[in-house]
Amino acid sequence: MTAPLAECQNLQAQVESILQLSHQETSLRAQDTTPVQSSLRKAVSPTFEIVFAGAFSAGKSMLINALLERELLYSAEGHATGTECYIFYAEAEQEKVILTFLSEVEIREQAVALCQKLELTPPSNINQADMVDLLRQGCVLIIQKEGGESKSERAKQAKALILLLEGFEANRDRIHSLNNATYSMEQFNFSTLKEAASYARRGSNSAVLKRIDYYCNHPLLIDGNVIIDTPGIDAPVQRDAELAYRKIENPDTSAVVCVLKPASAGDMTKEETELIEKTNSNIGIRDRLFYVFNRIDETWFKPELKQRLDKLINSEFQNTTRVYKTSGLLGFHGSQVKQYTNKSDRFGLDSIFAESVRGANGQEETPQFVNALMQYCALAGKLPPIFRIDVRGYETPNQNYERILDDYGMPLIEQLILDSGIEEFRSAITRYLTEEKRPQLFANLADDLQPVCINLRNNYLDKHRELDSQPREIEAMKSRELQLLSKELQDLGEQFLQHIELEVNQLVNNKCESFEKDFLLLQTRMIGKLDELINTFSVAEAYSRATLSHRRNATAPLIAVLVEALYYLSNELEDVLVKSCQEVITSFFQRLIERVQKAEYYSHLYRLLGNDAGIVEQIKGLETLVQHSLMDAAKVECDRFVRESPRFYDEGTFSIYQFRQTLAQTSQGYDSESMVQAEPAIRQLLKLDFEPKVSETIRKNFRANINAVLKSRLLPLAEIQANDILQQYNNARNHLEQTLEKEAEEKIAGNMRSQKEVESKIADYNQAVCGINDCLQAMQLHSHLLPVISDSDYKSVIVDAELLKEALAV
Ligand SMILES: Nc1nc2c(ncn2[C@@H]2O[C@H](COP(=O)(O)OP(=O)(O)O)[C@@H](O)[C@H]2O)c(=O)[nH]1
Ligand SMILES: [Mg+2]
Repeated sequence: MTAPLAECQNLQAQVESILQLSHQETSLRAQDTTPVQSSLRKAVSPTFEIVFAGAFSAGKSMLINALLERELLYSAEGHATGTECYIFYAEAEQEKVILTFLSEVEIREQAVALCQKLELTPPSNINQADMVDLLRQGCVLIIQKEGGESKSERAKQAKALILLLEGFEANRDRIHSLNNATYSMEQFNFSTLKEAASYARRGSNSAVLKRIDYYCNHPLLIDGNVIIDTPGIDAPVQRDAELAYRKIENPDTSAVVCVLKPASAGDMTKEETELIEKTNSNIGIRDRLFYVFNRIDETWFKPELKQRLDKLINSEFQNTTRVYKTSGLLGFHGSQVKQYTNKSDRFGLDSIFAESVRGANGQEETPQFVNALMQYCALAGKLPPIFRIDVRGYETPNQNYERILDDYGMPLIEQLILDSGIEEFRSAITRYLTEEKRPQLFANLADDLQPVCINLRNNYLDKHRELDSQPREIEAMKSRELQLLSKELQDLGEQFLQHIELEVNQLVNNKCESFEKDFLLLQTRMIGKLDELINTFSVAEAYSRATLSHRRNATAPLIAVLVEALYYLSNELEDVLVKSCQEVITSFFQRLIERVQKAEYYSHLYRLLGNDAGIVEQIKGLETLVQHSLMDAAKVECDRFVRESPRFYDEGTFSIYQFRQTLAQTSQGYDSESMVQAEPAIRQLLKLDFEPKVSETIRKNFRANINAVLKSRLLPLAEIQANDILQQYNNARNHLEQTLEKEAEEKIAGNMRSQKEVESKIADYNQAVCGINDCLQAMQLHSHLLPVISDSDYKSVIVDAELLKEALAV
C-alpha cells in the first residue's frame, strides 16, 4: 500500500482546526461547511469504494472479472441474484473469502416471489422435501416447454427457482432461520481464494449468498480501493434493487461505474436514468463517474443498435470523457484463453470451459464465448485482412473454434481483446485510481476549503483593522468621547421624549394593561359604593335632617327627603372617587418612574452626568400637580351628582312614574311613619337617578379627564426635560473628564486584548493553512493553495511605529 505522504499526516487535524476557527466567528456561522467535511472524509479515508451498478445482466460481474483478469464473481445469463460482493486488497499469501448467507426467511420470500411470477403454488415450507420436489418438477416442465433454460424470461426464472431450492438444500446446515450466518474460507476447508470463489460462483450457492467479501491480490486494489458488485437496479426482488440504490446514495461511496445496457437494448431504461440521477446527487461521488456501455459486441452485427448507441452517447454523454464501450464477455474470456490455454487443452475447451462444454447426454455443448467468438470471426470488415477466417457450417462451433485458433492463434485473440475495449477501460480506471484519485480528492478538499479560508481571512483582517483604527492613547480616546458628547446628550434627550410620548400614547389608547387594571378597580369601587349607599340609605335619618333644618315645621315633603339624599350620596361618592383616583395616579407615576429608570438612555445619562439630570425629580413634581388637578376634577364631577338627571321628570319615563307612585305612598299621612314606609320606593327612585350619572362619570367623563390631564402635563414636561439634558453639556464634560480617564484605560486595554486574540487566531489559522499547503504542494497541487495571512497584511501600523523607533535610535 502506498504510504501517505509525510506532509499530509496531520491533514485532518489541520482542516478541522480551520473549521473550528470558522465556527468561532459569529459572522461566519451561516456558512455551510458540509462539503468540506465530506471531501475531508474522502481525502483521509483509508478506503475508496468503487461501486459497479446497473441493470441485471448488463455484465457488471463479468466486467469486474475482466478488470481483475480473474474469474472471481458469479456471472451468468438469467436470474438476477441479490448477492453483494466486496473485493478488498490482500497480500498474495493472505487472499481469502468470507461468505454471508441469506436467512431461511429471506430464501422463502424469494421462492414465493418467483413462484408468483411463474404462477406456481408457493411452498408453505421449503424444508419439506416432497413439496420442494414438486416445485422443481414444475420448473423443469416450464424450461422444457420454453425450449431451454435461457430461451425466455420465464425459463430463466424457472432456472433461478431451481438454483435457489438447490442452494438451500445443499447449504441447509449453514443457513440460519432468521439471521445471516457468516463463514470464513477455512470453515469450508477451502485453502485458496480460487476454490472458495468457484464454490461461490456455482449458481445454486450464489443464489443463497447475501454477501461475499473477497480479499484479493491485485494492484488495482492497492491504496484502499474496494470494488463493490451490486445486485441489479431492476432486480425482481424489491429489497435487492433498493440495496443497489442505497449503496449509490451512501456517502461512503466514492466512485460509481455505471454499467449500461443500451448496446444490447437500444435505449436507456427508466432504472438506468434513475441510477444516473442518483449518482449525480451524491456529493460523495462528484465527477467520479464512469459510464460503461457493455455488450458492445452486440452492436457489431446489428448496425441499427450501433447507430442508436452512438446517437445516445453523442446527445446525453457529451459532457463527460469517462465513457467506455466494452465487451466484458470477449475481453474476459479472451484474456483467459490467452493466458491459460494452448493447443493441448483445445484452447480451453478441456480446461477453463470444460464445465460448460460437458453436456447432459455425452454431447458437447458450445460455451457462450465460443459462440460469441464465431460471431465475431464471421463479421465482415471487423477483422483486419490478415485474418482470412472461414467459419464452416459443416463443423460444430467447437470444431471451428479449435481449428481457427490453431490457424490464427494468439494474434486473433489479441485483436479480440483490443476490440473488446476492456484494456482501454482497465487502463483508464487504473490511471484514475493510481495517479489521479488522490490528487483529485485533495484538490476537491482544497477547493471546498478555499471559500472558508477566504472568509476567515477577510474576517480577521477586518476585525484587526477595526481595532487598529481605535485610538491607542488615553488623551485621544478622551477627546474622541468628548467630541461625541453633545450629540450623545441630544440623542438621550430625544430618546427620553420618545419614551414619554410612547407611554402617553399607550395610556390614551387603553393599551397600558396595568393602568387599565387600576382604572377598572376605580370603576368597581364607585359602583360598589353606590349600591351600598342606596341599600343602606335611611329615610328616617334624611327626614330628621330635613325637619331639623326647618324648626317651625313638624313635617317635611318627599322632595326634601330626596334633596337630603342627593347631597348625601354625592358627597359620599366624591370621597371614593377622590381616593381611588389618587391611587390610580400614584401607581401610574410609580410605574412610569420605574420604566424610565430601566431604560437604556437613563443609565447612559447616569454614566455621562453622574446623575439623571433631574428626570425622576421632575416627574415626581409633576405627579403632585396631576394629583391636585384630578382631585379637583373628581370633585367637580361628583358635585354635579347633586343635580337630578336632566331627563328624570320627563313625561312617560319610568322615573316619573316611580316618583308619582312614591308620592302617592308618602301622602298617606303627615308623620314620619308614612315617609319611612316608602323607603324601598325612595331607594328605587335614587337608584334610577344615580346609576346613569355615575356610569357616565366613570365610563366616559372621568377617564377622558385623566387622559387629557396626563397628556397635557407630561408631553410639555418631556420636551422641556429633553432640552435640559442637552443643556447639561458642561456638567457632563466635567463629570466625564473624571471618569473617562479610567474608562479609556480599560477600553484601550480591552482593544489590545481583542487585537491579541485576533492575532493569536491568525497564528492558528496560518499554522493550519501552511500545513495544508505543504501537503498540497507535496501532491503537486500548486494551483490549489490556500491563502495565508502575512504580517504585512495587518501589522503595517505597528511595524511602521517600530521602524520609526529604530530609525530615531540610530
Ligand atoms: N454478449 C455479451 N454478453 C455479455 C457481456 N458481458 C456479460 N455478458 C453475459 O451477460 C450475462 C450476464 O452477465 P453478468 O456479468 O452476470 O451480469 P450482471 O447481472 O450485470 O452481473 C452473462 O451470461 C454474461 O456472459 C458482453 O459484453 N457481451
Ligand atoms: Mg452480477
